[in-house]
Amino acid sequence: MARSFERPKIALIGAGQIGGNLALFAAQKQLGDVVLFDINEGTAKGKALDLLHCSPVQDFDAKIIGTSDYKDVAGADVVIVTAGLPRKPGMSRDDLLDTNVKIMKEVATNLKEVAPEAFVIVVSNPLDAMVYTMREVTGFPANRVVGMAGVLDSGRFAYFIAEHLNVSVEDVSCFVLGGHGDTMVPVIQYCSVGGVPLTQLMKEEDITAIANRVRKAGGEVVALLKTGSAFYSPAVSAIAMAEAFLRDKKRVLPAAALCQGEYGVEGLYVGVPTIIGAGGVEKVLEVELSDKDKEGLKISVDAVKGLVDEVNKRIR
Ligand code: A3D
Repeated sequence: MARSFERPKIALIGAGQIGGNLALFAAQKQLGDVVLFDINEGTAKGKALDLLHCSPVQDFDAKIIGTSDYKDVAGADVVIVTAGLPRKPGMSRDDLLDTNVKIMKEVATNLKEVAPEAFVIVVSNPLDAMVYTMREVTGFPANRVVGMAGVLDSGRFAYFIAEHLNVSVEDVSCFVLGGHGDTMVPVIQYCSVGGVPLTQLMKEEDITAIANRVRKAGGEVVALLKTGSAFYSPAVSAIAMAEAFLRDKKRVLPAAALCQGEYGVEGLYVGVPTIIGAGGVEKVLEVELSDKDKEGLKISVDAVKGLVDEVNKRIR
């Protein structure tokens, strides 16, 4: 008798620039069947159909549907949320709060009903405040609600280091802590290239210049695109987190996780190193920091706290 086997169900809320690419990468990696949800039904259905037409060329077996009906999201194993406005030149991520908190509240209210067991990855900005909103409104356990920013910010950091040293990106290991804003903290102390501390390979002023560029890298892309923000790199980053969960990889990934005392932070989502596996965010790793990074993290956490105070006024 044939063994019954169901593919995992991956729901993508928001079928815009990031959402469409999430669907493509999820299908290419054969992570499961994909539901592309958007309030704009035509966008969701059109992208789903276009992606299905890729399947014979790319050899992936996945069902992909487009919808604006939450019934189709029912029972999703993973939900990745990109619904909301992106930045335009001159805007900070925080300028999106007013509009996006309303969208996040609506999305969370629906997810609570239809996908109560899902692992939810939030991508919409301002990231730390939006993932906080998702968790407050759904009441899901903290290990099942996480924000994607650290994988992307650390990827940008690793890329700039590899480019500067003219080495493979594969050999660079680094991470970024704190909120997903201009106050994020690229942690130099734990950066290494092929196991060698970065400080032995690069001058201090070059490291500082790269750290500053990392903080502003999202804005650099926005200024070039003019019509929106980065989308390929946020999509691959969220897919890495979804894959870690679905395949129980227990990857060590920086992510916006609910801190419950770690790094002296209580009840806020901020970027920290985590272990992601079948249990969702299985652990927040607390590592020793230099006094300078502790100070930087405090400034970043205070910025997140300011945004969360604004969220609380709007969701209660
Ligand atoms: P975009 O291409 O505009 O897609 C957003 C989609 O959300 C659109 O198709 C909308 O129709 C849809 N939408 C709006 N309201 C709703 C709703 N209530 N329910 C369902 N769908 C809705 O934007 P994008 O994909 O470029 O970016 C999406 C979000 O990700 C924005 O908030 C960006 O700021 C954010 N973003 C985050 C990062 C991080 O690293 C955290 C990076 C880049 C972008």
